[in-house]
Amino acid sequence: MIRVDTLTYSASAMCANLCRLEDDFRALEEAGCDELHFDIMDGAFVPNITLGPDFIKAAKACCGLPCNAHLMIADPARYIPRFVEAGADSVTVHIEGCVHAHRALSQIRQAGASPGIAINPGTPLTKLEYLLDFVDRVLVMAVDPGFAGQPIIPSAFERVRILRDNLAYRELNAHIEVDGNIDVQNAAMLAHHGARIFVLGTSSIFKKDAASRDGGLAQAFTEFKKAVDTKRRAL
Ligand code: S6P
Ligand code: MG
Repeated sequence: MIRVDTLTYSASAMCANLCRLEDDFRALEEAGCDELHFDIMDGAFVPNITLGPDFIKAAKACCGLPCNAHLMIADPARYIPRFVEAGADSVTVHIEGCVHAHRALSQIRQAGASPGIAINPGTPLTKLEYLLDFVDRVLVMAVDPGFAGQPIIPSAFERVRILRDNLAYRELNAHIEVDGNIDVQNAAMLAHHGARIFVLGTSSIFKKDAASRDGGLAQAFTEFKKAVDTKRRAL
């Protein structure tokens, strides 16, 4: 059998049922999900407004999953302390939103959280060059950020591959994460190109009605994970 190395799955809280977050977080934890992904939007950096630090605080109080804050806000450095105090284990800032990205990443590390840098589909990867030594993860956006349920922008595949080769050449250990339209096929292909962390939203475990079927979210997660492994072995 072909061996496929382990992937990490981060479930998007924004796509969960906001009326029963506690149940959903616990079900995801029991099913073996690796992390919760909190989309933080300010209506300025992106056209939408979503969650804030109190959601992370609540998640930390009701489950043991690590929480990642994906800050889609202008000048995110202003809010790093708030998110780390709320319990975020990792904080990801956008290169496009940072006035001084290196300083923001150092701030995250010094505050005791794991730093990540995110990049939009339209931003050249070369902008990340000077930051790759300082991050634990690089979040490649496969869609323009702001909304769930968008189709993948196909350049994501090549961007992941280029980034993987660059990290390998520089002998860096940062993981590549991808966010946006992570369905079975895209997850398997992106893993093939070098991605290791995937944000799960409406294309996978939060597909319409998936969570309310028998077994609910836990079953949706287990089935998705299995289907991605099967697809990867077939590539
Ligand atoms: C989008 C945001 C994402 C979404 C999630 C949606 O701006 O950063 O994290 O919540 O990825 O997933 P899907 O499968 O609906 O594209
Ligand atoms: Mg996100």
